[in-house]
Amino acid sequence: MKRASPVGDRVGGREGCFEAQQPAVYKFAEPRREATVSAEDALIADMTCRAESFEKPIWEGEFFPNISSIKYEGPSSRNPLAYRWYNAEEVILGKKMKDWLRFSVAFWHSFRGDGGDPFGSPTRVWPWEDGSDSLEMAKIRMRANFEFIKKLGVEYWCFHDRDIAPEGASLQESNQNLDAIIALAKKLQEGTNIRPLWGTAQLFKHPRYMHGAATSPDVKVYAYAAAQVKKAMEVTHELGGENYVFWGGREGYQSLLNTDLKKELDHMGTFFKAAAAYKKKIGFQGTLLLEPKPQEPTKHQYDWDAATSISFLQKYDLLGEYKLNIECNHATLAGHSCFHELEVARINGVLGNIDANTGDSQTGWDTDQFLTNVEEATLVMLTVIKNGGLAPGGFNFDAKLRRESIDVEDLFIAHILGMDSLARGLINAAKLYTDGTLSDLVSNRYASFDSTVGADIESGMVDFDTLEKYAFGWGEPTITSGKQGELSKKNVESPIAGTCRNDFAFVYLNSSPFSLGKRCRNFESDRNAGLVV
Ligand code: XUL
Ligand code: CO
Repeated sequence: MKRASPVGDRVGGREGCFEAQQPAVYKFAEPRREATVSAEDALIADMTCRAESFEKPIWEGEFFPNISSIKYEGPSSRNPLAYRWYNAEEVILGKKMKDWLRFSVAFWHSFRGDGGDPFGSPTRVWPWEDGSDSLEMAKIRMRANFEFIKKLGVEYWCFHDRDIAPEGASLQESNQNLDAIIALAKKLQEGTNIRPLWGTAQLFKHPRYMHGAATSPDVKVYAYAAAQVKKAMEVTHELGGENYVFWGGREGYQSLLNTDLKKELDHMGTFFKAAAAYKKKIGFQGTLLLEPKPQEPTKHQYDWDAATSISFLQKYDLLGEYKLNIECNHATLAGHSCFHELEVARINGVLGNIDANTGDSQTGWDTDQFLTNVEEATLVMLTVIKNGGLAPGGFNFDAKLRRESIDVEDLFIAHILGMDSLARGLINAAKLYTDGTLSDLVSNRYASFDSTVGADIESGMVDFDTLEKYAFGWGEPTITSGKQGELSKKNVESPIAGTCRNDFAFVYLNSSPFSLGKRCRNFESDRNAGLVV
């Protein structure tokens, strides 16, 4: 396995953009002052990494030469580079696994992620990286992306305009850079089924967006953001993308004292109206998706959660034009579970896509981890089944390798784990769904509304005077049990999750691994006997 070179060991003795640890200076049009940002932020903004020529030769040949196509080997396989649960062609509830799941690779995490976190420098450099943000380097990365997607055996990828192509000295130059990369991506897609699940514009890294994009107080920034979205939507369409995402990375406030809340929300509504109109103008059939997130980077983001986003869409008459892209780690940051957010989106008819990841209960920020908790995956898949699938949406792995994972092989292993966990969740959820216990429990709880009175109430025909008469006549209601205990028992009986760790079998109960005290080989035979899934 070829190891990614550690940061200090950059190509040809050069330290690439990491040597440019000087504060970067951005010039704004007069009469603005020059703004200085820290070296660390400058790295994040990719603005100092502009070195065009490095001594490293242009990467040729395979990017992952020691890894062949990932195959399904079944649950008993111990091969970390094989699927144990994801069997693309297997039919579950009338649909192939690959059609339930529609997995997508996120370009930014897999090919631009470097292990940097708010407290530390990058920890990994993929072997083909030359340390620059040049157009040539962007082309190499795109080739690596396609080899990865093909070897993983998925059909979708997601991108931001600026993570696939470098920002130029002007908007026109940025557009040209993007065109060059899109032409290459289109060529690489030829003869394959690979398409973008969605594209999006990066409206949060560059300093021009520090006060927001559609919600910036500066009309020039609003226009710049619109132009960037226009172009990003065009290229998504050009590549046959199936959705277009809006994540409001700076659409929020840091202080209400300097913010006109109503104006900013009105501007955002106007922006989204114009985007929907432009979609129609260019004949793009993809779904437009808002991605809720409560905070980070701003302290309050306007698309706080699913309910807030739905009320925004309703207020600005945009329901029907937009759906939601629910991200599990964003759900937990908002104080919800992913299941909650998905159900809120589903019952309102706006569940469009899932950014598949998870957070860490002991870390406070958006850690974007691969979702490997099978109980969480089962609940996610329960909603997806009830929704009849996600198409044209799917599961985008908006998830990154841990800072400590620095081998290219880790990129495969992380995706395989994420895919296997959701596949396993699908199998479990299908069992819970078809076995009917859950739906019977729910319908029994509401059975009293099946009465004539209940039906009249539901259709809005009963006023308070009439209800008072019923209440006087019926007296004190007899309350029945919610059967939550039974639900937990149910989870244990047809375990929502089972796994093998250090050769010992575990089931997950309320997200905590619960040891079965059995060796995996017994666990496997129990699984075959249908005792665990
Ligand atoms: C940020 C996030 C984004 C969006 C796309 O938290 O999730 O990567 O998915 O802009
Ligand atoms: Co996301």
